[in-house]
Amino acid sequence: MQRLLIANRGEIAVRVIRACRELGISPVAVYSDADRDAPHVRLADAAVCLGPGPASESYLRSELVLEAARSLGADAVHPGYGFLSENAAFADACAAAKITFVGPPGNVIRALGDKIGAKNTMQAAGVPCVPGYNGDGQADDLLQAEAQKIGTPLLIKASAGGGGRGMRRVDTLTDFLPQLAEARREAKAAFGDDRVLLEKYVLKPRHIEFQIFGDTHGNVVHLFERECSIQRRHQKILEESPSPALTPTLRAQMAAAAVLAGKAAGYVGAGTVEFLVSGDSFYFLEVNTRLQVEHPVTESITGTDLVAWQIAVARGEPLPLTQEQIQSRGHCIEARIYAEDPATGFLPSLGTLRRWREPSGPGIRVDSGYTEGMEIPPFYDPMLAKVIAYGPDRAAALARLDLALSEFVALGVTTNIEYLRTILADTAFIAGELHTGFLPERFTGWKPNAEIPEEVLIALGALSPLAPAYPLAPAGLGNTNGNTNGNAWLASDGWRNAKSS
Ligand code: MV4
Repeated sequence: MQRLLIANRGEIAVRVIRACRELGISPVAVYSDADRDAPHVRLADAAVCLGPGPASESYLRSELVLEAARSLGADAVHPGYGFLSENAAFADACAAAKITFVGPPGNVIRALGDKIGAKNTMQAAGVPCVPGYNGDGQADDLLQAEAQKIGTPLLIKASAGGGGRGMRRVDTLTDFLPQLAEARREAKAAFGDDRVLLEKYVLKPRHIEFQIFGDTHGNVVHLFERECSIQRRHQKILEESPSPALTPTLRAQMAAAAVLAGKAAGYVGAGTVEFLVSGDSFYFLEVNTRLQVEHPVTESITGTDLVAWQIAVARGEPLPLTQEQIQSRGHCIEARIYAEDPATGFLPSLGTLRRWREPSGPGIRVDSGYTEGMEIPPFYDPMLAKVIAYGPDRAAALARLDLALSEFVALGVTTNIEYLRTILADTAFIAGELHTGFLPERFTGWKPNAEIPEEVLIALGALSPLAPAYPLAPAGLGNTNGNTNGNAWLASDGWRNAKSS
């Protein structure tokens, strides 16, 4: 592998470019009209414009991506996550063009993307699954009879869905047939496949996933779990490892099930096995056949570089470490910074990043794809950056994350930074009492402490080139600077960085 094309944008494109540099591989990029000035374009050795801003006219055009690979002389493509990363036809097209796809083979992506087939494979291998119906028969009366056997509440899931798309909950059996009709209509429209499976609804589950890795020599290992229960509408915002919920026994059982799942699927490359956890029971959900947004959490606790691992596997090398050599050390938590407004139902907040200062310090890593002055394009996921905090234990990692978030300066758009800090201060969160209903249950109707209109900020000189780079020190022991609640913008004396003495 000499030259690798990154078929993505934002922080993951930058992340892959850095791995290429370390490995002596030439990174090349693609971009849309909206991303001309993006860091991933500048950091790459060469770049090709795919087309207009909308992803359907640029990053999702697989034939244009392959043409870019050819014209730039790339012998490999890394898809990142989202876009073409779980597109089996794209993986096949790369293979047909003799370009290495950094990801699992097309047939593995296809088999795991079919949730009915995947669940059958896992059950046959002995991986624990949620009780339900995942047969090929799809007649109304058959499904209704199965629904009766399962009982309520139950979930109708689209076989071609995943990640929370194409699910419908049924609480009373009289609703079953109308809900089935709706589920099928949605699945047909979204995926062109109206097959469904039925599952008992697991109440208040935790969402815990295991990182797995396979190579072309038949090895499959796991790199421990990530607790991802803090999400809203299937969008994760905090991820950590180890999970505060797992006992060593449960962790070992789930790790073994994750490796079993990988072996049953003939897995190659980076994958994530998702589980629901309820009490001492765990159930297989699905395998995501890509590197995930939250991979830095796993990198921190295991001391690995998962993009380098992906490239090693794509080159046909064996996995860099054996299972026995992979150890989990300390605690890591990641927060996703989104350009969205938690006070208005998380509407995306568009605009220009007028001031942007990323935090740093011991145990802090920031992965971002934006720089000061950039306009946030309306076409893509509104995630701006990830702040990843590592410490010897959970309390230390949480404290470091909060400190880093308090230093983060992002002006010009509304972000979820204050919202994240309130979650970190929540007693149930601190106690590790997490489940997938945590945010809707405890944080619906959340309002920021104080809103500072941009005119006020400008009057305070916060956007002037002469303004200090950092917000005020947070309120705390010995702090006499008059700040409240760590909110630098509440200070009436403008910007100051050092406490008064
Ligand atoms: C479930 C479930 C409860 N019972 N399946 C959502 C994402 C997709 N991968 C599967 N999901 C769920 N499947 C059964 N049988 C609850 C969810 C679910 C969920 C799962 C993970 C993280 C957040 C979630 C939020 C709501 C529902």
